[in-house]
Amino acid sequence: MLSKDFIAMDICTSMEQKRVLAIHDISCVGKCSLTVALPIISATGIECSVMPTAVLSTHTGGFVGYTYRDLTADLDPIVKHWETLKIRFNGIYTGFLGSFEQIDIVSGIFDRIGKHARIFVDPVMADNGELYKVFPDTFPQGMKKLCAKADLIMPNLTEATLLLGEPYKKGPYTKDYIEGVLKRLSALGPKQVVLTGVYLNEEDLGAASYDRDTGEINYAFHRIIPGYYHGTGDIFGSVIVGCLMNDVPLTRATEIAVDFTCRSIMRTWEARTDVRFGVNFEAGIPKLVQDIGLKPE
Ligand code: PXL
Repeated sequence: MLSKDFIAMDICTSMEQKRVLAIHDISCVGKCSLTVALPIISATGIECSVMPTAVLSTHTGGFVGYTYRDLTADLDPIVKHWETLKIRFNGIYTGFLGSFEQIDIVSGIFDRIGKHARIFVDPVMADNGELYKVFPDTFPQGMKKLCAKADLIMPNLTEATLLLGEPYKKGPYTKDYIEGVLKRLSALGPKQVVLTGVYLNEEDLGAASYDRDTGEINYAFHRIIPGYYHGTGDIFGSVIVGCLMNDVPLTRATEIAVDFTCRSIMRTWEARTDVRFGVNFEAGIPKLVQDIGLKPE
């Protein structure tokens, strides 16, 4: 082999594409979980491998009669096969998990194939002060254990209070309160926390981020848009993962994620479409790629 080929090989290995494993259900219609994580993470130049935990005909928010095929029994054989291939993941991103058993299996997956991976946990289980009806009251205890193993968690304020065993409070919030919540969440284990559903007044809604190593706390806000939009938590989380895997700092990643999610909601609101089918995030992908600083080839 010529020496210049060696140099080319060297560059290839040092610029190896990063690979993230997204562990979520796949809701065939309705744009959430894997149908959001895959396109967004891929658009940020990161390979997105998937572990589907269940297949649903639609998500559970607003449609009736959806099908649900649980894939819990498939998870261990999938990991066993990957172990024989010695696949390495640079990141693992988990979202909606349907049972304690799935939480335990995913926790084991972190130990088995996640040693070199940055672990992102979105403890999807509640919103607007209430645990989702599909979960037992003890579910937050299971999620808390999973969050303890994460490098970064991204709960909304309802999930945050459930993880902390504190009563849910309605906003507007004070910075003191938000900063206390961020620090108490980080004390559960994760070095970085992104808290969503934060508002300090009635006009603006957004997210707050905390990095325990630097002590830095930052906020990113957008004007409140009326209505409830399914899958936007997964859109937000996928952008955070895509940004951080591209070494975008947490503060900037949070700003980009708030901006991307809000633009997706705005587009959908303006189009007056049936919001059960999810928001139009696809049209925002070119700007996302630009904001992250990725250059076209
Ligand atoms: O976006 C979170 C989510 C994920 N998976 C399923 C859901 C939802 C929200 O409703 O129903 C199946």
